[in-house]
Amino acid sequence: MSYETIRFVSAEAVGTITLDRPDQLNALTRIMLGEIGEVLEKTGRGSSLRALILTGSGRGFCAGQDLAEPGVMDAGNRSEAITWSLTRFYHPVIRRLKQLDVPVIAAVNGVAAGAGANLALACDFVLAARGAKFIQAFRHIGLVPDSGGTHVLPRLIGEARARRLMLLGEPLAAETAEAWGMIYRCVDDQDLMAEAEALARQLADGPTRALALTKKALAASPTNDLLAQLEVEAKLQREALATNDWLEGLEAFREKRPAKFEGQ
Ligand code: LHQ
Repeated sequence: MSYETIRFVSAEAVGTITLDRPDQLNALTRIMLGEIGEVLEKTGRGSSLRALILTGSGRGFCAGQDLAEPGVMDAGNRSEAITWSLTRFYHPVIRRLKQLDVPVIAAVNGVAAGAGANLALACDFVLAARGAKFIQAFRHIGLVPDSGGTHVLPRLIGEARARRLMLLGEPLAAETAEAWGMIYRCVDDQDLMAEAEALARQLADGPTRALALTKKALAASPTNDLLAQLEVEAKLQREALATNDWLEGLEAFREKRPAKFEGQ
């Protein structure tokens, strides 16, 4: 399957989406969001993929909404167009990333600005090149952070730092993002894809169903108290106990060998 604005390849249970509008720093268009959504829709339960990488081509990861895209920023019915664009194109992508049954790694190769930064933060792991930076750029164009940024950022780095990034719109270097716990890890630029692929391999060789259920438990946690979350864990554990990977994990433990998970 070929796409207009992204590239998608898969090998040995790992899929890689590359945002592919390098001249615009991979700024998001409706077509691009639709294409990302299509890949996400096909990934997950029932597909052979067990991990996904999201990266950008050229020197940027993603500069957020394409500010030159006709229709979105037109003067006429601008506010309706933006609302429609968010609900119709952005929200499904963010929702699918969060709910996807396989882990997703954002391999942030360069600047991640506006919705591009929050797209990365919607992934399970953010691995960034040392030269990358994250910018909550919205305030520079008089907009409010969207794509889930105001939900995820305070939880990752605390209110004070989230306010700083969002109200001032300062670029945050990848190294600082790592030190703040905003991202998983920062690596040398030339090592980014090899590191992302090694992490994807580790995840793809894991107990895929249990990992999906773990994502579910974590997603439920912010709105639950401890007692409610204990119930969620017990319910999800019942599902994990019904998988072949649990039987294999237990057998491998008893036989003192590494488990060979099949993702079933
Ligand atoms: C771009 C863009 C871009 C088009 C660089 N669009 N061309 C959702 C729903 C609906 C509406 C509104 O918003 C949203 C959510 C959002 O994402 S709003 C936030 C949108 N993004 C931004 O405000 C970031 C805008 N870009 C920048 O501030 C800078 O380009 C950054 C800091 C990302 C990179 O700066 P530089 O490294 O200095 O690169 P540059 O500015 O020279 O950009 C390189 C080229 O990419 C340039 O084109 P050109 O033809 O002059 O070489 C830019 O025009 C183009 N580009 N971002 N978002």
